[in-house]
Amino acid sequence: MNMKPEILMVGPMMPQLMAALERDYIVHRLWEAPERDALLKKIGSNVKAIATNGALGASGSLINALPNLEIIALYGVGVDAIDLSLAKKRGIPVTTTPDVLTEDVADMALALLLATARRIVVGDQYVRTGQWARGEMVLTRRVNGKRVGILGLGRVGKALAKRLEALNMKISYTNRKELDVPYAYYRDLVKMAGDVDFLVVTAAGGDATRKIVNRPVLEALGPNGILINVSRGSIVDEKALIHAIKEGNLGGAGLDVFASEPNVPEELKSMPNVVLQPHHASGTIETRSAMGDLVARNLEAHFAGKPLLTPFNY
Ligand code: 8YV
Repeated sequence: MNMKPEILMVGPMMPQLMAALERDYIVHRLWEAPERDALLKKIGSNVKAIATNGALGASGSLINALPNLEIIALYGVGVDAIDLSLAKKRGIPVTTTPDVLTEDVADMALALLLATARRIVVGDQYVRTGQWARGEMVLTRRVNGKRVGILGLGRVGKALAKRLEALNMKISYTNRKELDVPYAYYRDLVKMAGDVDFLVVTAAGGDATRKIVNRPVLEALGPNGILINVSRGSIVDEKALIHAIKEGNLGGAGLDVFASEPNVPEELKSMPNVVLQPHHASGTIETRSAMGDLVARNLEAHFAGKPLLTPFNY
């Protein structure tokens, strides 16, 4: 008898991907389980693969609950929520979905930058609620020609920089190492924040970047400065961010990611100089289809004993 391999899906994915996986595998939906531990106890030893997303990842306790786990397929690129050292120790390969989401995430960073500086959401409300009839809305801030600092010049950071070049912006960046690019390199994040109008976070999450956008960085960015984050909420000290905006020490923020998703502090929701998105930078039909396709093809390759398409090098 040819049994379908069993997969643990940690969070929801595109319906088309879930349907495709359900044709080829027995899929257990962890997020729908009323008793997570009970489900893991029942099916844990049958599970050969985890399919998960960037925010939920695969914790050490989850991996430990699956003694016969063979592969972790991530529907995303950020591996910070996966216990990589445990995966490595157990020889479990991890696959991600690189490249296919780069351009859309860069688009979202640009959209948030423009939306926050130009108060697009405030303007939209201004029209919808009829305030326009009573007078002109507040003036906003120019984006083109201004100075922008990119924190983490990886694939997304570089794709964003190309877009910002078209806006004649003066681009600088911080990165683990200096790169061969025509942008100004800063070793020190506080120094760069002090020299720019906009700071955009496109670095990877994880211990090395935890809360590196802290109070001194936000204060250096200053009362007219704007922070954009399309990477991971863990990189920004969210309390310091709220404090800085409240006190007028920071001009505003455009955020796609948060410290404890899907929970967003009420204070952020009430700020007119903040634009919020539900971790949706890669959330286009085109990109999510390509990401889903990579998840499915990596799993297929694994169970067919073929080389993985996009293994993460840990
Ligand atoms: C996705 C992400 O939104 O790539 C990542 O690491 O966080 C995002 O692209 C997520 O994985 C899908 O839920």
